[in-house]
Amino acid sequence: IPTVSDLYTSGELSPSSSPDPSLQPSNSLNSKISLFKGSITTLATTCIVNAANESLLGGGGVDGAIHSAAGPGLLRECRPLHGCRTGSAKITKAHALPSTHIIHAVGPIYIRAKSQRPGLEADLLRSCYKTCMDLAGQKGGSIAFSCLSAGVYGYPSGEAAEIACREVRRWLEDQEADEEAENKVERVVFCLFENKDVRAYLEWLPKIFPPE
Ligand code: AR6
Repeated sequence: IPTVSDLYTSGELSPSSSPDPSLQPSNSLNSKISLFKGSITTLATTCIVNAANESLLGGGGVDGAIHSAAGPGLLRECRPLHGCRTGSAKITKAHALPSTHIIHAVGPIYIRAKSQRPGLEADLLRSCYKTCMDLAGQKGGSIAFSCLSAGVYGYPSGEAAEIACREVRRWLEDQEADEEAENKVERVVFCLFENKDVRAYLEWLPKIFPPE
């Protein structure tokens, strides 16, 4: 899977005309980020991230695809977890999937969170990405994210992509600064399934991960 650095070299990713001036270009960050278009159920990363709901008992969208490909052992492992709060995540084994672990993250329902308090939707989505990176950091290796909340939960793709890119960059910078970090996240894959999300990431990745 090509990294952001590879995508700049091949010309598949173009530098942004309006990069964030507060963010420094970094090749070490760009070579840790990848884009993949297709089903997350095919990826053999250490962790894959499921867009779950608070019950953790399965559903439609990527959650349905993951449960049906992982097999019934996944639901058996999820039942005793007793659900998960919005903005957080819990980890299981990957069962019949090619990855090793599944991180089940519960993203916000966009309209509901925003109507509770403007900005709550972004806080909750950011908290999902942070919790997933923390859990993946305990395992080391690689993590592939689905576009949390960007399906039936109604989060606009562009806003969701900006939050995902910013939070992952912030987390990786913290990891680089922490010399004592034991298990490291070496690779982050943004797994995109729909063209609206592809367009959003082609816009936001060059702003948050500019070329050197
Ligand atoms: N691989 C990768 N991404 C996928 C796949 C796949 N196989 N299938 C869909 N997507 P959604 P949400 C993308 O609706 O908005 C479920 O019923 C899709 O294009 O799956 O967080 C849960 O049980 C979209 O960009 O999750 C919850 O009840 C992204 O996955 C609720 O939906 C997320 O869309 C969660 O809603």
